[in-house]
Amino acid sequence: MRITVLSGGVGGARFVRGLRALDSADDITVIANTADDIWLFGLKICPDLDSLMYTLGGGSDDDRGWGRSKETWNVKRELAAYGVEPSWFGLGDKDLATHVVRTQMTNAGYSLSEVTAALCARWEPGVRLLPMSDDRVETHVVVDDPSEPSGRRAIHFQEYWVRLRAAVLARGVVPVGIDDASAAPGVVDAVLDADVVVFAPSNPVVSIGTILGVADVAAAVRAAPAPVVGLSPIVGPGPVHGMADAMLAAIGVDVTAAAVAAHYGARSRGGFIDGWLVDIRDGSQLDTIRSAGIEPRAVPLLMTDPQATARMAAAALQLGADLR
Ligand code: FO1
Repeated sequence: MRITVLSGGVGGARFVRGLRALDSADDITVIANTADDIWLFGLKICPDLDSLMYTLGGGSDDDRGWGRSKETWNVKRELAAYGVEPSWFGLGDKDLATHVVRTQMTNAGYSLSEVTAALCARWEPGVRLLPMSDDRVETHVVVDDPSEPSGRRAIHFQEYWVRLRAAVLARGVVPVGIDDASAAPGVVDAVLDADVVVFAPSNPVVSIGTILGVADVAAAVRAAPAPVVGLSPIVGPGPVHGMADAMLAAIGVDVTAAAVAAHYGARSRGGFIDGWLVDIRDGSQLDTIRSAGIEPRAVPLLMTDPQATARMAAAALQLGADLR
């Protein structure tokens, strides 16, 4: 079965690892958000691609969810000793090698797709991992700043997420460069040729939302002959992982599984999904989701262990099969 997954970093990577464990999931393409990417210390860093690559390649720190296992932090300490900023973003020694290779290849003229393929040749993630675009797109978050004449300032998503821990009110989310970005090679075909398209339980605004912000990806998802199903990243009153609530508030979407489904919208009504999995504790929202033209199912949606995650993935494939 050809499965194409749209994914952010940490949560999406865990989900795809569960999906990959299924016998029926023998041909998986993962389209990764690249708008979290940032240039720091002269290096190009792609957090979501790397979380996917390390997690699926067996090299991630599972507790942190990002970066390498058994990491050391000598370079970080040395940079701090020189007073180099930003000190709030930590690059581990092992992780650093990935960014050096990526930056060298980028500076030599290779596209992000080519660089990703080269890095994956080492990690063998067991899926085809594609960046959403080879073009530079960076999410910026608008926050209050009384020292600015406008009273506001846009900061890089990583500064909002990592330095501010999303604890400051976000007035808006701006994916800089998205209007000029086009899908990376293979992305549109992966969506159009899939037997099922799956939205991982990733951030609907800054992960899946940004991937869908690339015009030809959005058009492919709308036109895909296969069903498109998603898993809610919201369980009960909040996100399963990360701080998606802050991002949803910034775009005026309620923090509920049903509101996120309505935000994506039914493909039959010009939106992006046909089916939507919510957690069993959100079963009372099924009617609301159905009335939005989306077929819902309630199943356990907490990725507590690999088996539970695989069952979630199986439920997504089953929903797709039911909709086919
Ligand atoms: N997240 C943190 O909370 N603190 C960090 O210092 C940090 C460093 C970092 C370095 C490389 C990388 O690929 C990811 C890193 N992350 C860090 C994770 C991260 O950037 C975010 O969790 C995601 O972008 C949100 O999906």
